[in-house]
Amino acid sequence: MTTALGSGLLPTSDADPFGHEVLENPLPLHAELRDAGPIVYLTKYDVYALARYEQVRAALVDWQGFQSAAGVGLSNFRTEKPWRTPSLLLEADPPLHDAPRRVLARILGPRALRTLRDRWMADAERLVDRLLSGTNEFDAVADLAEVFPLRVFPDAVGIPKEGRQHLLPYGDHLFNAFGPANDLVEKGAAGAGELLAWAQQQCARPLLTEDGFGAAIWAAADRGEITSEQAPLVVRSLLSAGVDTTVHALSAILYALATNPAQWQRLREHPALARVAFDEAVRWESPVQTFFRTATDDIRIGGHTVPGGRKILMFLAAANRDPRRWTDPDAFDLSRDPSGHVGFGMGIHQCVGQHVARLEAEALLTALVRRVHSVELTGPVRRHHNNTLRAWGSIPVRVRTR
Ligand code: OVV
Repeated sequence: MTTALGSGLLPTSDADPFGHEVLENPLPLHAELRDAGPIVYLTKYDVYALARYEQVRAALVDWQGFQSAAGVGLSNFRTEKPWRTPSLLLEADPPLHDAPRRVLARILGPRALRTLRDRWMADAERLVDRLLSGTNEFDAVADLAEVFPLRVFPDAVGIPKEGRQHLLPYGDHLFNAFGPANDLVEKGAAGAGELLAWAQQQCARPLLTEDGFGAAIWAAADRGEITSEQAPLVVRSLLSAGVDTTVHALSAILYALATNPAQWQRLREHPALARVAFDEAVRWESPVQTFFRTATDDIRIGGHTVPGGRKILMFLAAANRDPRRWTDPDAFDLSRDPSGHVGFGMGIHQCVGQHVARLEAEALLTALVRRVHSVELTGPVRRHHNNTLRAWGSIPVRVRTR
């Protein structure tokens, strides 16, 4: 599948990173692309790919050379009309990117989240208590990973209760839409307009509660830190990036712990490892598998030139398991230091919501290890395929509570 046409020539691959076979298990392709060279040409989509840690990280931090404003999906905004108004965070470069980023970084920063911490810890305890009072067998996706973020995050943003069932389908389509127009995009296309319209309606000031992230964004507009035209788009970024990602990260942690009992015991003995467990799960699973950049101008990578305007696919997931960077990369191991992983990206676009996600995971894991002695799978697990997200559809588990 991958051929290096002699040394010095650009390695190529005919693989489809967005095909169902790869989405079911992307690890073999990731290894193949890493081993093919520092940069590989993907014939199916006429794009370049980076799968090694060194090159992925270098592209992420070089925002001048690798622009985001032409879109971070396959579609090139230089020549194609975006399906939604581009994000001021994700799909913008400095200077446009900077003020929205500054505003969100403060609103979602560790200091600002301190007031949420006790509430979310208590919410997680209640959720776990209620779940375990009914049964010791449940689906870790539908009954836990999807429930907790949907319980706490929309409230924290401050959107109305009504319509929240649209959040996951909106995110699922959005993340599919970063990939090619394949069957996954096709299946969401009919509902996409309505989902997007719904998401955008939730960002209007009168609909938002007075104490949430949404209201704080509008308050920043009042102070002139962003414009009032920008405010609803910044709120939209929270609804776009903050739900599916955390659900799939929590699913990944629960699967990792269910299949690595020694790591569960370690976490039980040291609940302060919850935050390490979260980052190790983000490294191990990479809930966001890939994003594209666009070469601003001709750029040299690994001895090859990518012409300006061309798309470059960064395999965050492959970088996060690159043996050139990580010892025993496929092991989910709470004794390693996962910092430096690129699961949240790196540089000026690095996930601005990561402290929120980490707090959600910490709250849920802390509540779980307090009650649960062991977790095991009880039946076949099922993946959920998405062009960008690594996701579980179902993780049936049994827990022992004494
Ligand atoms: C990181 C991310 C993913 C999806 C959407 C957005 C950001 C956004 O800003 O809309």
